[in-house]
Amino acid sequence: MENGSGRLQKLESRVFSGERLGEEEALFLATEVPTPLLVDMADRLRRELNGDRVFYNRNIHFEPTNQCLYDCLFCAFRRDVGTGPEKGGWLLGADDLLRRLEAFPKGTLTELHITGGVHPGRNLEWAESFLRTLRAARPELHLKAFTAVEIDYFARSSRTTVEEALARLKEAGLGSLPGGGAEIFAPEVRRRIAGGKAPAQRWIEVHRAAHRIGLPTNATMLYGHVESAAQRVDHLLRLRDLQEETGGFQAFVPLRYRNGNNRLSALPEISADEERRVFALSRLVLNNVRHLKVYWVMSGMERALGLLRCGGDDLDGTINDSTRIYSMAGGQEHPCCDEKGMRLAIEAAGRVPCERDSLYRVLER
Ligand code: V47
Ligand code: SF4
Repeated sequence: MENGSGRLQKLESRVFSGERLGEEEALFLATEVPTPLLVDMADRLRRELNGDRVFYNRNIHFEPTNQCLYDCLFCAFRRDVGTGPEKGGWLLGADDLLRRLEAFPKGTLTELHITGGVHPGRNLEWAESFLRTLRAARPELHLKAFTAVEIDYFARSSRTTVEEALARLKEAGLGSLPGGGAEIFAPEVRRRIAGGKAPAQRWIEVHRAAHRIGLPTNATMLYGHVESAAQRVDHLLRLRDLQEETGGFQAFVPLRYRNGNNRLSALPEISADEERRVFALSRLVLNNVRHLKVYWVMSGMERALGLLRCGGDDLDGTINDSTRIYSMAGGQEHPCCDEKGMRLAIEAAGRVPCERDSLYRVLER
C-alpha cells in the first residue's frame, strides 16, 4: 500500500501539471495533510502562477440597498423590504453613488464594486438604467456589479432569460460580475443557511452565461459555519469544472464566516490555522483559476498578509470605509487602507505590490 508521503508527491505533481484532483485526493489534502506541508505546496503553486507579485486595485464598494427578499442566516446586513433608516435600512440609487464619487475625482479610482440586497422594486430595467447613468457620468470606471443572485432575480422578475439579462446589462455598461452568493453549493447546507435564494445550479448557470458573452467573473465560498470538509471540496471542484469549461473565472475569494449580529451567531468562528488550510486547499484544487484573493476587509490586514503565504496573490482594493457587509458581521469596523498603506503592507510581507485593473492587467503609473 502507498504511504502518505508517496501519495502526497504524486498528488503534488498532478496539481503542478494543471490536472484536476479527484474528490478523494482533495479530501485527503483537506483533512490529512499537516498544515505546514499543505501551505508550503500552495505557496509554491502561487509562485509558479503569479511570481512574487501581490495585486491590488483602487476601488470603492457601493451597496445600493440592504433591504432584501431573502433571509440568509449568516447575514448581518439585511433588513426587511421597506425598512427605513431609523431601523438601519437604506435604498440608494445612482445619484447617491455619483455624489459619493465627488470625493474621488478622475484618476483616483479604476473600479466600482456594486452589490447589495435583492429588492422587489429593482428589476432588470432599473439595473440597466443604474449602469447607464454611472457609465455616462464616469466612463473611466469599470463596473463590477451584481452577484449571480441579483442577476437571477433581475431575469426572473423581468421574465427573461439569464443570457438576455446579462447581454442587456453588458450593453448598459457592466464590465464583470463579483463572486458573491455562492456560499456553499451543497443543497443540504444551502437550503439551511441561504434564505431560499438561487440554488447552486442557477448560480453556476449565471456564471456560465456571463463567461459565454465575455463577462469575466469571480467566485466565492463562504466557509467556516456548518459545512463539512467534503462539502468544501465539492464546492471547489464544481467551480473547477466550470472553469475547465469556460475559463471565465478571474479569481477565487474564500470568505471566512464572521459571526457578528446574525442568526448563526452562536457558532464560533474558525481558527487561524483552519483559515490557512482553506486558502491552501483552494489554491491547490483551483489550479486552473489564476488568482486567489484575500479580501483583507473581511480578515483584517494583519491576517490577510499571513494568508498571502498560503496561496494568496491579490488583496482586492484600497477601501475607504465604503462597505458594510462585513463590518456589520464582525469584520473591521471602518475598513480603510489607501494606496500607500497597501503597498507598504505588501512590501512588509516580502512581496512586490502590483496595481492591476479589473481584468488583471498591470497598471504602470
Ligand atoms: O455572498 C455575508 C458574504 C458575500 C457574511 O468578487 C459573509 O471580488 C462572512 O461576494 N461572514 C458578498 N461573509 C461579498 C462578496 C465579495 C466580497 C469581496 C470581493 C468579491 C469579489 C466578492 O459576503 C456574500 C456572503 O458570502 N457574507 N455575510 C458573514 N457574516
Ligand atoms: Fe440578502 Fe445577500 Fe444578505 Fe442573503 S446575503 S440576506 S441575499 S443581502
